[in-house]
Amino acid sequence: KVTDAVLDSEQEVFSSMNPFVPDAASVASSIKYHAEFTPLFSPEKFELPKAFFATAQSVRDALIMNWNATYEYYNRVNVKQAYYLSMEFLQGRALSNAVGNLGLNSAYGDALKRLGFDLESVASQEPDPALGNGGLGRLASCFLDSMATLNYPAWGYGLRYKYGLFKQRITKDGQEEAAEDWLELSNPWEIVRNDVSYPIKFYGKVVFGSDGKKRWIGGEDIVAVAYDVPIPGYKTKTTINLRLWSTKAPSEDFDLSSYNSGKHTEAAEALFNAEKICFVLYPGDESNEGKALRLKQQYTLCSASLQDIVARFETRSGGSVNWEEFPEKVAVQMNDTHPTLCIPELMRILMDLKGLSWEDAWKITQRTVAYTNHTVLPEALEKWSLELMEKLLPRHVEIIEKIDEELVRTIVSEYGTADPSILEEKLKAMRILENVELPSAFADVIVKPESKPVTAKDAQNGVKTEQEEEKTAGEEEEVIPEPTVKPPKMVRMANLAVVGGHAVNGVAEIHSEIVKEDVFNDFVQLWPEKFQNKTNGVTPRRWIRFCNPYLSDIITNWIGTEDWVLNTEKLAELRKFADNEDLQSEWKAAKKKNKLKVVSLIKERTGYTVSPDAMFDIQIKRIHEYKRQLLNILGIVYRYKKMKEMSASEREKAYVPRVCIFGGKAFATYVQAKRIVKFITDVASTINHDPEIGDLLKVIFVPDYNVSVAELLIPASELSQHISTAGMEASGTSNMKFSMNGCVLIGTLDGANVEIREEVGEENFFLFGAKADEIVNLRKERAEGKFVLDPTFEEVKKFVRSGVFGSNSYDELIGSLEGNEGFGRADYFLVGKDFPSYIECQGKVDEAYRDQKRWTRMSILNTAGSFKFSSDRTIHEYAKDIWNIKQVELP
Ligand code: 4GP
Repeated sequence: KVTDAVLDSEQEVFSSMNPFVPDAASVASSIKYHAEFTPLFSPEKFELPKAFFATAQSVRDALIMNWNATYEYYNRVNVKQAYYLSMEFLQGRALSNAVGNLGLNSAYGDALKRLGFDLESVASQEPDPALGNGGLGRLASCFLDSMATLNYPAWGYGLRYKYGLFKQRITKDGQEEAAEDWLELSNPWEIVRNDVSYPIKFYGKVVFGSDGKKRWIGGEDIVAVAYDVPIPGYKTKTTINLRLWSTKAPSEDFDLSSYNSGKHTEAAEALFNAEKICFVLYPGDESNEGKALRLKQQYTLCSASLQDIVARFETRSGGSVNWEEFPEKVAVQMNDTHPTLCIPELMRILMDLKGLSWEDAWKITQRTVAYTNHTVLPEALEKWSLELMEKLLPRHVEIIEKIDEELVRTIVSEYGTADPSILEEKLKAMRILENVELPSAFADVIVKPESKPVTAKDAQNGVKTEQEEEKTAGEEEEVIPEPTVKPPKMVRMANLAVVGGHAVNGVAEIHSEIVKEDVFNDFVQLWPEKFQNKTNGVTPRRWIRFCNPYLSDIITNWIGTEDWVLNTEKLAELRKFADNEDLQSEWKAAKKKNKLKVVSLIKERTGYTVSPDAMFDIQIKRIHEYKRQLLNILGIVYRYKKMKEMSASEREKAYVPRVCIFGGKAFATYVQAKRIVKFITDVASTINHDPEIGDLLKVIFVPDYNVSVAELLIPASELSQHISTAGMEASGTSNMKFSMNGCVLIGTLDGANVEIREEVGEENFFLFGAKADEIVNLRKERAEGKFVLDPTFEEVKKFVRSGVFGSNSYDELIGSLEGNEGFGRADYFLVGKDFPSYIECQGKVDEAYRDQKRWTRMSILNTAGSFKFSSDRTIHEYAKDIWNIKQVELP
């Protein structure tokens, strides 16, 4: 058990870290100071929103002091620093996290009490900034927490979007999106650095300067301005930086004379054009304007961040800049392909602005940059139209062409003597430029069959020369040749990332294998040493310690120290108490308290009343066909149908009461995902109003899923679903969070599920479904109509079509599972194939849950076995294997 001495020594560590706000009295006066002198509200009232801003500003003072000390120290010792570039950072609320990391919970709690508030209500005032879409963005934020906590010199770079992803409303028509104005009341955590800004250019042309060097001139110029968000580590003074760029026009671009002559809109056009770059994350890209905007966003992130990194390198080098040392001081991690323009941009800066040769610049770039792949979905391996890129970034296209040419040289020298069809295949798969003629130096490496000279023997066999063909075609006037559509010329960003970086990693073991064996196999054959695995992780601070204080206290008590928050391996010590009755009853009580919070959340957000005694069964993640929310809801529908066929007593015997909870956003233009949302809510409204069913089954769709909602749902969850088609979920990270919080998983052998199951033990994981290596064949067989679907699947589809859930026949949804004309590929995600094994597995879940001792043991063993999935472990691996950076403790 934790003694007072342990707690006192914890308090000492925190106080020594942070002398600025040591006790409740001074915290209270700092909050009052900010309420008065950094106001955003009128002076006469002091209510919750104002209390939140004043509290946040007071915490920020402490963060700024630590931030400054960290920055100053890194400058002084000129450390090697890593930079994590990401289009997404899904930070979640910051107040509780910062107060928790700084160890100021009781100081702030007491101070707010003196002022008539409580910390929890004050913290719940904070808007939840959704500067991310899903797993990739939340991972980036977990990484920042670990970098700071472990004292790694590392920063994040991203964009400061004016609006978050979107606010999701659920209406009778399904999902509706509204702008999420998270900055409406300003952001108390950011510090604008008006003196840290960089010019960013688009369009224009490339010319030779008088020194013979390339110059990119003309076009449209905007400015990127830095906004810093301090990121505190846990129990350390180290406070790193998330630098977000905002865009604006240079001040001279406001056309005052147009404005004065009444042309107000035209006068401000340049301003709007610059600012709109940072309006939203992932603007719709169906239109050409949308595509150009996305490319501008990506380039802004890369260019501003690299200019900043290069400037810092120069400053830290003092008077003597040695560019060869750049990779010894800088590591750049590209979070997915979105920041791939880093490669040509760093080349451009080094060659055109710093005067380096191509060879030197290339060596430096490759040694600096590395790439993480987060998905094997082909649509996510970004390609840009060459035509668009040539217009928007003409100098970068020249550089990319040259990188492509060098790559062609490598491929030809490797495979030039092999069978020509192999060479052709390699070039087709590996080149950065797609559907683009080979560079002139290699124009004849592939002998095209149509240009083969016609031999005498061919002539005898009636083969015509090209000229003869043309002539004959001309004679047969009635044959109108089909207009040939040339395939568009594209730039393949993933290929560029692989070629230009020194490391490529997947995010779970199985995913990294698929990356090697499938997605980038040709590159693996050339450069096997580049490819690595870095299994994802999540921060145990946000995802247990702060979101689940009840469970955290129990863990601390039983392990005898709070060290597990930093050294998660200690969680394994819980294993020996898994059957202990006292622990089991404390464990269950904590779960119940968390469930009660969710009962209130559900009531508040949906109006439904659910029983805290039912099993809480949760699937929260982006709505996507491959994640198979459809499998889950069809399983529920099947359960409902069976219940309806039974008498009340049979029903109660056969089924454990469940509350099935869904949450997640469907991308605004993803029609099928929105149909799934609508279907779930229709099913919910039928089942939840069926008096025969009562508490035995409830279906809830929690609207506007975000980090704060996850922080409430995960601690309350007993079963959670990670049921993607095997091979399609790169890793998943919520699976790790659930497992840490003592939730049992039902899932396929996909992503990090595989490793979680290994760690927590097979008997504590509900496994079902086809395996990744069976999927290709199964899809083929399915498409050819070769396998007969299980009758249960036919039964459930028929039930849906019968109109139980309203007049909608769900043709598009159910049709997609059948491959009916017009509804796309036949059940590409193999819902039908996995349905019977899913149903069977859910039966086993009910059986296990009935035995509460067994279930609680499984729950404890999940927490105990989850220690590998701390992002601290992941960050240590990146630091050692990819970035080559060292931990640096501040003096
Ligand atoms: C996600 C993957 O879908 C998820 O499996 C993984 O856990 C996460 O990245 C972090 O690595 N990918 C994305 C994306 O969010 O946009 O590609």
